[in-house]
Amino acid sequence: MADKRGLFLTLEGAEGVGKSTNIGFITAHLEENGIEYILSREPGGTLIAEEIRELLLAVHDEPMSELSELLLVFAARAQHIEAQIEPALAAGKWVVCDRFTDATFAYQGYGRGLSLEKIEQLQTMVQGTLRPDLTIILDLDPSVGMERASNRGELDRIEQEQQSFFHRVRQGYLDIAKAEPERCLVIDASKPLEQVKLDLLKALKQGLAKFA
Ligand code: T5A
Repeated sequence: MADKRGLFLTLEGAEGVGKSTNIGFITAHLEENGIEYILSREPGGTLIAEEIRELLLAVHDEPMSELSELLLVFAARAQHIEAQIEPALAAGKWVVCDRFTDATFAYQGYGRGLSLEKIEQLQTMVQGTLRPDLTIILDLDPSVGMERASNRGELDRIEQEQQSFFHRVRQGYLDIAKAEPERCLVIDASKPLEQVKLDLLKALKQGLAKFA
């Protein structure tokens, strides 16, 4: 066990906002500052959780029930926390994660319309008191995000949802950011990538200052 627990940083946003592209700027900043970290993603991050991810994102002949989707997301998360996140944090490493439970509130709660109270109960059951220390939310009009995402190839099961679904997801993220301004920083992801990078690094430094 390390003297000081690592920090838990998450990157969030709807489809195609640029999370994968921008997460490298975050890890480069940590490396420049000699901070040990692990990089992970949800759903996924371990062998079993990655298998659950495939199940979640594949297009099946049988429609997936909304409750199955919610429980699978948390099943993958339970595995990820126990096998990766908690051991890294306990060892003093930082954890940088592409999506975490805010995505469940945004997609399954706001997007699908599942009860936010039920999601909170699962959050407590699966995570105990574990919450991200800092969350950066990339915000973008869903039509632009989907265009960016669809340029990359075939759309997965969730990406095939209607535009209205992604508008609700975006609103979900904005509501979360409003409710928790200390933890969540919102970046305008519609700007050119160089500008997004500068804004992100500024937000990161500002957000991390309170942990120094
Ligand atoms: N999910 C996940 C749930 O429903 N519940 C949950 O609890 C969790 C954890 C996961 C899916 O699972 C769902 C949400 C998702 O549907 P994912 O791969 O993590 O899937 O998420 P995606 O949103 O599908 O990730 P993407 O890879 O599509 O989007 P990114 O990473 O946000 O976008 P990125 O970086 O690949 O960029 C997309 C394109 O845009 C360009 C990039 O070069 C790239 O080509 N781009 C820009 N272009 C112009 N200007 C900029 N500023 C740009 N930034 C990026």
